[in-house]
Amino acid sequence: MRTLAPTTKLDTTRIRQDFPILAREVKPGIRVVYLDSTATSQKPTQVIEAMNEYYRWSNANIHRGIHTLAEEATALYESSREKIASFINASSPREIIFTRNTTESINLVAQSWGRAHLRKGDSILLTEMEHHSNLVPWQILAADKELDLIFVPITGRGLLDLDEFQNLLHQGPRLVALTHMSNVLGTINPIKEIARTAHEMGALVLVDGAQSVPHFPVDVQELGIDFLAFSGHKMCGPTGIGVLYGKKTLLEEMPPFLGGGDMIKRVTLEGFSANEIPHKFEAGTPAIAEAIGLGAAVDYLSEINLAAIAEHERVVISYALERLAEVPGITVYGPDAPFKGGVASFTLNGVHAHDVAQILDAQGIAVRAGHHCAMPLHEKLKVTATSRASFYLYNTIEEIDRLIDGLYKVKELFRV
Ligand code: 7TS
Repeated sequence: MRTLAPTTKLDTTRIRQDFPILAREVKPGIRVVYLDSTATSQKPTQVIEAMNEYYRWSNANIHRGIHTLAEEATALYESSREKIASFINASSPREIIFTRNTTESINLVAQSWGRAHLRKGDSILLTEMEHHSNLVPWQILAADKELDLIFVPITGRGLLDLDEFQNLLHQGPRLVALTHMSNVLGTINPIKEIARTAHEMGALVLVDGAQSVPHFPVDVQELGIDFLAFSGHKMCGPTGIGVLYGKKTLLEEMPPFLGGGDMIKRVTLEGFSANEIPHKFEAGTPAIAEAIGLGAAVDYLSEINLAAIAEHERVVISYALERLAEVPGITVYGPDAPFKGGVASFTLNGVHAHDVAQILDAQGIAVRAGHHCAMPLHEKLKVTATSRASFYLYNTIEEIDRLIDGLYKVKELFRV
C-alpha cells in the first residue's frame, strides 16, 4: 500500500529559494533532485554573497596590516571563529582552528598530538565504520611509530557493538577516534556515553563530526570530547575550509603541525618560538573568504535552527526508508530511526550501484555510488559498492517520491 506522505515543519519552499542551484534543470526540462549532501551540501545565496562581499569590499591579508582593509578582513575572519565556537559551544574561540577540511583536522591531531605523545606499542581505538579520513592518518602514524590500531566492530544492524567497545577499552588505548555519524549507514553513535567511559579508562576522544555538525546540534562540552573535526562544505559553507576543535589545555601543549608565517612569535636563523593558539596551528595565509563564508553558513543554519533541521531530516529519512522498503529486490544498509540520520545506502538486486546512479542521473536525480571512502565498511557489508541517497534541509517529500519512481525505472530498464 502506498505510504501517506508526511509533512515536515520546515518551510522548504522558502528555504529552497535560498539555493539558486536547486532551480537548475540538469537535463532539458528536468529540475535537479539533489540527494548527495553527504558528499557536499549546496550553498545558499547568503554564503555566496558573504564571500563576494569580502572580495569586493574588504579583501586584504589578515593579522599583518594596520590599514583599514586589513583590519576589516581580520575582524571578519576572527568573527567567523567566534560564531563557530558558539555554534558548537566551545569554551573559547581559541579552541577553534581553521583547517582545509575534516581530513586535515584529523591529520593535524595525528601528526601533532600523536607524534608528541604516542610511543611504540601504544594503541588507538577506531571503529569499522570510519571514513578513510579517520583511518589512513592513523595508519600512517601507526606505521611510523609502531602503534596498534584496534577496531570496534559493528553489529548486524549497523550499530557499534558497545559491549565489545567496553572490552577493547580494557586494552588501554591512548585515543578513541570515531565518527559521530556514519556517511554510509547513517548510524548516529552515542558519543557522550562513549566519551565518558573512554575518559574513565584514560583515553582521549576525537570525534569525526563531518556528518553530525551540519545536521544536528553538537555541543562539545555536553559531549565531553577532546577533539572535533568537521568540514565547511558539508554545512552550507564553501570548500577549502574546515575546523578542528580541541580543548585549550591540549592544544596549548601540542607542537605545531605546519611551519611558516603567522604560526610564530619570534624567528631567528637558529629556531623559532610558536605563537599562541589558535594561530600556532594556522601557518601561512589562510582561506580568508572561505572562513567568512563558513561564518555566514553558521549564521544561516542557526537562524533556521539545527534542531528543526534534524527533525526535518528525521521525517524525510523515515519516509524514504518506508518507501524504499516497497521496492522489490532492494537492500538498505544501517539502522532505522532514531539511530539513523538522513542517509540511505542501498543495493538493488541484479543492477550495479553505478548503473543505478547513472539511470537516476538521466532523470535528474543526483545520488552517489561507490564505496563512499569507506572500503573496510563495505567489505564488512560484503558489497563492493552501494548507491546512496542523502538528505538535508532543502530536500522534500516529493523528491523522495521522484527517487522511488526513478528506481522503478531502473528496474524496468534492467528487467529485474
Ligand atoms: N568523515 C566523514 C564521516 C565523511 O563523511 C567525510 C566526507 C569525511 C570525513 C571527509 O571530509 P572532507 O571534507 O575532509 O573530505 N564524506 C564524503 C562522502 O561520504 N562522499 O564524499 C565525501
